[in-house]
Amino acid sequence: MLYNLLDFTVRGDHQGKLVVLEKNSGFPFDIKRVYYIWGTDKNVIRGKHAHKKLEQVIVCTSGSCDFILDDGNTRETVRLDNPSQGLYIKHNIWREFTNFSSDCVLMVLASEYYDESDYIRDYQMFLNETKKHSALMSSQIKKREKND
Ligand code: T46
Repeated sequence: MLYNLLDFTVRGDHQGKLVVLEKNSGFPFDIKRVYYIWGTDKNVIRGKHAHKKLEQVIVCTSGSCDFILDDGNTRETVRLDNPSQGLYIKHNIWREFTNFSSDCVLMVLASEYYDESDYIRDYQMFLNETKKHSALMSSQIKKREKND
């Protein structure tokens, strides 16, 4: 699976709705950074990178957009249009996002502080890293099987 969709508990009454995201309440990591994105033209493609370590949960608090996720083998598109859901993306996933509605606002909760050296911004380099990682994993599995 390239991503998980988290369903948040919605508290609400006639006054409107509210979602709380806090440490030690089922959130997948300790939140170190929050940023938000809006005012992107419909056909702009943002992202075009992967992260070596960073994990993030992305909430579309208003409007909609599409995320295209890629692990080097498969590509999946997920539409975000519901403020009670969070798109949880772990590390080593290439992401692009586009098709923004004019009212789209994305709030991003991040597991690490901003660090440009955590980015892989070249797709070929991303594929090379993914292949290296898979080769390492399968050699570790073979070693373990030999020792068992
Ligand atoms: C992702 C989507 C949803 C900072 O200085 N600090 C920050 O915390 C961030 C996130 C960005 N920047 C600077 C770095 C770049 O010069 O702002 C510029 C644009 O950043 P970036 O290329 O990260 O922006 P997006 O919108 O393409 O992607 C970001 C996240 O990086 C990405 O992981 O999933 O938002």
